[in-house]
Amino acid sequence: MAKPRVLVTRKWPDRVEAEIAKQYDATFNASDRQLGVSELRDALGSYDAILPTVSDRLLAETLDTPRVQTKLLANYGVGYSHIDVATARHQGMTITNTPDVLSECTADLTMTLLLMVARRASEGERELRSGTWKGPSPIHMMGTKVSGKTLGIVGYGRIGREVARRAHHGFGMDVLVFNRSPVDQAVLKQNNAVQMNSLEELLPQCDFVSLHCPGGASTRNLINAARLDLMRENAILVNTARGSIVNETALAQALMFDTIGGVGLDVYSEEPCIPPALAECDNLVMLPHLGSATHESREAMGFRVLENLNDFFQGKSPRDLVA
Ligand code: 8YV
Repeated sequence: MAKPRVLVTRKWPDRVEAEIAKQYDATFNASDRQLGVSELRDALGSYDAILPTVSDRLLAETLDTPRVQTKLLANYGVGYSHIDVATARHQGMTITNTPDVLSECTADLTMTLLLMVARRASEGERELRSGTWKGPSPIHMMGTKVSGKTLGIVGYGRIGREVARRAHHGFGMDVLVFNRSPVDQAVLKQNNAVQMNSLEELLPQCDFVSLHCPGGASTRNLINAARLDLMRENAILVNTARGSIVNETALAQALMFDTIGGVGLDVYSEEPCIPPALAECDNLVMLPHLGSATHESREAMGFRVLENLNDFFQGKSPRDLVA
């Protein structure tokens, strides 16, 4: 029987690509160029499975094409708001993702950003590199203490819980949680966390707020001007989830007018474009979507996609079935 034809839309770690090449009739993207909508539409007509990632816009206008050959979208990544699930299902496609294997690294990066903003790490490095440092002095570049403070976690899934574990057990932080469904008391207890009924209740109580809910329509602009206003004026916001969750215009205003203390961002609503107003804010630390970017996680994500692919083509229900 002919091997299924699969398209890996971006460059993946070598060890994973080698394994996929052994088992499938695979097309790779050696130059790692982002594919355009028309290329993705063509691919839907000729590949049995497409292995996309967050940079591939598989929205309704892309997926809504006649003559679809693709039966599986095996996403490389846990978030899949770049895929229009309803249209994909309507076109007969199954969707999988890669949870678990990136939770720890994404939580590590969340703490990296939180600490960098609180302790003004980027500002400090900019000062050194520009040769303007005049040596230590008692009031030089004072930041905010992290240990023992209150952290609000929005979205208490796998990554949110890993952040809570680090914050509570590593930094002695008190953890408050907002989650759309009730979280089991036993799960909250692991990090001595307390669930709040609304964002309105959570935001005013926090020194730090970290976002870990999914992207997509249900969370678009969840953190808007009104909710930013509810944050303490020295509080720090961290987003390693999806850019669409925060209204970037309102965020730039809050930073410029010092109505919040600082922000750490790993994700943006129109990646790779950054609103120019944000780039001018000194109390903002920006990273280029690095949450899962370790050799360990990125390989594990690839092998997890391969597992889903194998399940699917062996007629089993894939382990990470999303829809
Ligand atoms: C990306 C991510 O998939 O898992 C997610 O939802 O956003 C990331 O892990 C990764 O950057 C590869 O493009």
